[in-house]
Amino acid sequence: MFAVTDDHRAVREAVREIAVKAIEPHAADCDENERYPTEAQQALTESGFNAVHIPEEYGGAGADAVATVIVIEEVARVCASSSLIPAVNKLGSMPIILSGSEELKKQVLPQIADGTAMISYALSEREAGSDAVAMRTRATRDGDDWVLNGTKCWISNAGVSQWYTVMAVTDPDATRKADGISAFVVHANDEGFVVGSKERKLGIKGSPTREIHFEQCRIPGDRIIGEPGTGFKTALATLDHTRPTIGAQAVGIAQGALDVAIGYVKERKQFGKKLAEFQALQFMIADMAMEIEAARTLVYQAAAASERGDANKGFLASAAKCLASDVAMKVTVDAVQLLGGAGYTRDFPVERMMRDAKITQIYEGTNQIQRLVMARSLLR
Ligand code: COS
Repeated sequence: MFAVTDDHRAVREAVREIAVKAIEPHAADCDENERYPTEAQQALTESGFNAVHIPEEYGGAGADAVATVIVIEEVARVCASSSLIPAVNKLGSMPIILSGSEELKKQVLPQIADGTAMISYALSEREAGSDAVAMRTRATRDGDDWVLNGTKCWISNAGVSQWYTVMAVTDPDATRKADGISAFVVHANDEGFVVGSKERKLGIKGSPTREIHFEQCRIPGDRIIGEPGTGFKTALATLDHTRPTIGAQAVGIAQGALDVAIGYVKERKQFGKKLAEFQALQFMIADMAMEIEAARTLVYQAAAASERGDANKGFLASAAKCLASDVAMKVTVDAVQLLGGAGYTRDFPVERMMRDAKITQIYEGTNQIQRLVMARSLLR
C-alpha cells in the first residue's frame, strides 16, 4: 500500500504553481508550432523538478517514485509535451540507476540532476517495436571501445538530449536473443552519432520524436551498462519503474481535460439553463472524475510498489499504464463532447489533450503488450 504524505502534497502544490505560471501559457503555442517547450525546461530546471528521481548521492533530489509521478502528473495537466521532460529523464537514466557501474553513474547522473543534460531511451527499431528483442542495432568490441551500427526510432526528446541509453545486439549467435543484447550509454558528441529527421505526429508535438543513427559510432568500453548480455533485462526492468510515469502523464492529461470541461459546463447556457444543470451531463462529469480517481490510485500504487521493489511491480506498472491511458483517452473524448463545437476548435485546449492522450496507449509498450505482461505474470 502507499500513503500520500505531506511532502507529496507540498510537491504537488509547488509543481502546480510552476505549471500554471510558466508552462500552461506556452502549451498551445508549442503544439501549434510543433516547437520544443524551452520555457518549461527552464522553469522545471530552475525549480529542480526536471529529474527529481535522481538519488541524492549523484546530486539529485532523491524523490521517491510517488513524488516523481506527482511531478509528471501536474505538468501533464497543463502540457503533456512538457511532462516528457521529467518522464524521459527517468526513462533514460533508470537503466544506469538499476545496473550501471559507479563510475558511469557519477559520469552521467549529476548532469541529469542539475539539468545541464537530458537523457533519452533507445530500445525500439522500425522492425522491433512490441517485439523489442528483434532489434538489429549491433555493438562490437574494438580494443577497449565499443562500436555501434544501426538505427533506433521513435526516440522521445532525441536531438535535445545529450545522453542516450541504447540497447544493441552484442552476441547475434546467442541461443536466446535476449541474452545477446547489451545496454550502452552514448553521448550526442560521440563520433558516428547522428540525429535523424523529426516525426510528424498527432500529438505531444512539443516533444521531438526522432530516429537516431549509429554510423561506426565509437564509445569507450566503460559506457556499457552492466555486463554484456544483460541489456534486455535491464531494458524491461526499467519499464517496471517507468510505465507508472506514463500512467501519471495520462492521469494528468485527463484531469486537465476534466478541469476545463467543468469550468465550461458551469458557464455555458443552452435551453435557458447552465449545461451543468442537465443530469445527462452531470453523469458524464461524475464518470470522468470517478475513472480518473481510480486510475490515479492505481498509478500511485504501482509507483510505490516499484519504489519498494515488490514482486508484483511489473504487473502493477502495466496495469496502471494501461488503465490510466484508456481513461485518459475516454475522458478527453468526453471533454471535447461536453464543449461541443467549441471543443472541436483549437480555441480550447481539450482537442490538444485528446490528441496528446492517444500516445499514452501506445508508448512504453502498447496496451496490448501491457495486457500480455499482466497475463504472463498472473499465469506463470
Ligand atoms: N524485469 C527484468 N527482466 C525481465 C522482465 C522484467 N520486467 N521481463 C522479462 N524479463 C526477462 C525474462 O525473465 C527473460 O529472461 P530469462 O528467460 O533469463 O528469465 C528475458 O527478460 C526475456 O524476456 P521474455 O522472454 O519475456 O521476452 P519476450 O521477447 O517474450 O518479450 C515483451 C517480452 C513482449 C513483454 C517485451 O518485449 C516488451 O515489453 N515489449 C514491449 C516493448 C516496449 O515497451 N517498447 C516500448 C519502447 S519504450 S518507449
